[in-house]
Amino acid sequence: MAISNAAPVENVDNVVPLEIANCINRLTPLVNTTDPKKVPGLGTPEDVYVYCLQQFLWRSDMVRWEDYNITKKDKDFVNGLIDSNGQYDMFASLHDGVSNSAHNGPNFLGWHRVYLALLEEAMRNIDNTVSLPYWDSSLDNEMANPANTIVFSKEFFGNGDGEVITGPFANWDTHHGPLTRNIAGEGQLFSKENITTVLTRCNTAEITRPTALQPCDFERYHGGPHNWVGGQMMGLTTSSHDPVFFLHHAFVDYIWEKFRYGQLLCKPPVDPEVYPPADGLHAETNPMDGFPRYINIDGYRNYWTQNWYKYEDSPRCPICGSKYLKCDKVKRWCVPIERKLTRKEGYIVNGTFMTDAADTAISESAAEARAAVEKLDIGKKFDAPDDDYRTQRAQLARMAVGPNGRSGPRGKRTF
Ligand SMILES: [Cu+2]
Repeated sequence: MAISNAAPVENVDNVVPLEIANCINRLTPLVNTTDPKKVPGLGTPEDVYVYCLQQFLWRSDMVRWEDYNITKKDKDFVNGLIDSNGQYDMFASLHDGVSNSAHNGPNFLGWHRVYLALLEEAMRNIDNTVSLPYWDSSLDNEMANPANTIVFSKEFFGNGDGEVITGPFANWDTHHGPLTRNIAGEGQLFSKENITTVLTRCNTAEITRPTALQPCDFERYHGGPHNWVGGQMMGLTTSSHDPVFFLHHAFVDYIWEKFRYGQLLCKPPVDPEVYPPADGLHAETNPMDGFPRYINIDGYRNYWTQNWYKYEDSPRCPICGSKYLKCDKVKRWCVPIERKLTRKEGYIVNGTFMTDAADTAISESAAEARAAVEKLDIGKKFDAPDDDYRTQRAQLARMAVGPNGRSGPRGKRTF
């Protein structure tokens, strides 16, 4: 993935296709004016950016589903977005503007599938040996303290406490402030139980909003890891600026693919291409927001996983297949190893360095991460299940109330 730390609105001529650069150059000077040529609703240069991107993203040869392919010109365009400075930001910004049409309804699944496929395609144009990996956060969830997982280290996603200063995305500047996280601040990762609950259903309408059965609301479960990562990842209109977004959504898509496969085994079998009933922006024939050459139901076509990509199964005991995973013999799950923790990430009890999930909220690193996230303007957060008891917010709430329901100093740890 390209590293983007340039302010994208400057020098657009160098980094985007000419027609988009022209659009941006034409509309940006009008932002703070009453010029009749100003497009209503474009209040900031960033609005202009997203608007122009959306106008031209698919303005090329017709994409016809009978061809079962995306035209070369479209591919070249998306590829062009990624492979130089600022272009990841542009691709990410596309998600900022679709909070209503790509969330809170059945298009959630299809829209994100198309979005991921296009990012992967763009990455492959730079290096055709790469695939977009998924982050199975249900593995981390099985750790005693998921906040200690190796995936938030320089080997993988970079640090999870405050501004990201290690790993491949170190020191990224996003459209929404410096890339920042506070892992295990609130929310919850995917759990094995939640995934199983979703996979027991046969009709997509039972797992998508607004018709989802209460314990099977897949979109709601997906909000848990967004909020758990914290920082930009918590915001509906900021999350895609953290590259972890794509790895989390690839896992959401992987679960959906398992669900689709399961539909064929239902009695009677259910066609995975059936789109749940929905109106307005989520209606099956509504043009896909940001990708107006597609309609929403196109995201549900078998085409994507028949012709574009397949998923490798998540690792299972006894062979976890990575030096970063170990098989937990009791739970019989592959569980990530812990990263090497710094002094700031733990706390001292009777002279012993501790990093378990009981009190990490009081560590120096967690306090700093909370302060760093506070500085961001992330807007509306994801709807998500209740906080994991191991999150900082849950810990702090227990500390405030105290062990016997009284407020006061911390009591004896109960886990
Ligand atoms: Cu999401």
